[in-house]
Amino acid sequence: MDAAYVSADDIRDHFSKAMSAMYQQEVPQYGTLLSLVERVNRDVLADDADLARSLEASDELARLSVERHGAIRVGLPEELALLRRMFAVMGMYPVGYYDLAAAGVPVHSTAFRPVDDDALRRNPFRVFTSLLRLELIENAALREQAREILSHREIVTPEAQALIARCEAQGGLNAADAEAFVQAALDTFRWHHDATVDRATYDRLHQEHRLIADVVSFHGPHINHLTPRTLDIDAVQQQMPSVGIDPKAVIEGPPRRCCPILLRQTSFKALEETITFADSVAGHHTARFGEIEQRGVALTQKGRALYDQLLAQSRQLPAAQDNATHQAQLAEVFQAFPDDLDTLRREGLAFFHYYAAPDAKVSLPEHIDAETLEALVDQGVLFCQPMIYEDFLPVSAAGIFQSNLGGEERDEYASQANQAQFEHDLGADVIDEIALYASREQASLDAALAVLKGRC
Ligand code: OOG
Ligand code: NI
Repeated sequence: MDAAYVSADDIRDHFSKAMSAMYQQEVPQYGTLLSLVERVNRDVLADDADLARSLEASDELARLSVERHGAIRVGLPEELALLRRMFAVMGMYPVGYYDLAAAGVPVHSTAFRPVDDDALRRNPFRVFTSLLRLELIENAALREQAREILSHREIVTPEAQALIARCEAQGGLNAADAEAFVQAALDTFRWHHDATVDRATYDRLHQEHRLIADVVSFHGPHINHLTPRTLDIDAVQQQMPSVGIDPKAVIEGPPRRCCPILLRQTSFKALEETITFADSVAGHHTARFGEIEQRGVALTQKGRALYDQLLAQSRQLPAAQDNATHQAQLAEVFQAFPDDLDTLRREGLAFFHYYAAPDAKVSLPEHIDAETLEALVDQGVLFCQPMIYEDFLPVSAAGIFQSNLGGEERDEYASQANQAQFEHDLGADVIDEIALYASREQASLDAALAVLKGRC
């Protein structure tokens, strides 16, 4: 890349910080949550020197304080495709496909995020992006009206569009353009107190599904939450009420474990905000909330299948009303999931980064098979660190959607997942997240072995 251009990583870092500052202004409770998470993270690190060392070794510590994900929802394929181009300026690419229709939410989604090790280390900002599936609106007149309303809005300012096109044409943005881009891009995600529809239309959309009203009635895809990463989600959940935040009833995802896997999440309820409809009538809308997450090791296909199986098993049990009971039930079921790093690795359940031990010298055979690899790890010649899960979980995401949609659940939509349609609308294929972890693991192993070979 031309040295005159700002790196995509710098633009993303700048943008994620600007977005966090904007959201703190818009939703002051988010600022309170950030302080709580920072305090808990500091306490955890002070109490657990081993964890601090391991996070430091795997470059997790430095990014912890900047790490966030956000979520947005768009209404039309063109909007999704335009945002793909906008996120690409910041080195964020669509990873994974999530079908939420199965959980009664009429959207399908991807996560825009950085993909390579260096970019993830620098700032792993992720945006969970959902496309409304208008075809799931049963009432044909309302469906057409929603499409019509959406066709009149422009979610990316002309200035931002021009800068995206410039970046694509020349392969980067200079410092002044990058700064202008960040400011212009922020506008897309701002909250608007004024709805684009009148009261009656809003009510009709709302009656169909609250989420449809949220996507269709406003000028753009306002950021609906930003989520910091904590090292102890149980502690944050427990302490939320003491700082005036009311968490959702249960933590989503796997139970607490010695070796955290995938992702655990909890949120606080959406705020009721005053809005003005297009016919000047005042009203309320709830959309924006706060969330926290704790991330663990990424699972292989085999590990993920075991997770899905155990989660499904736990969901057969009578639903627990409080978090303690829910966690106890989950923990019981998840005893079937190995909980030490060695077993997770040996059984091919989780992904790891490999490193050459400093000063280790061995002569390596031409072909490294699984047995040799084990021996190298046992001898301390190769180190491994868990590779952190960078993605989302559809069942958890559905739980988060439900809780901030007011808890009213609806039955699943009959429709099937439709990744091909989503990719068509996106204008690109989504990256397969498991393949991505596997290739990062292989690359780290290749690099570690190359270091060892270089020493002989
Ligand atoms: C997205 C909900 C999903 C997560 O962390 O799983 C999500 C939304 O409400 O738009 O953010
Ligand atoms: Ni989220």
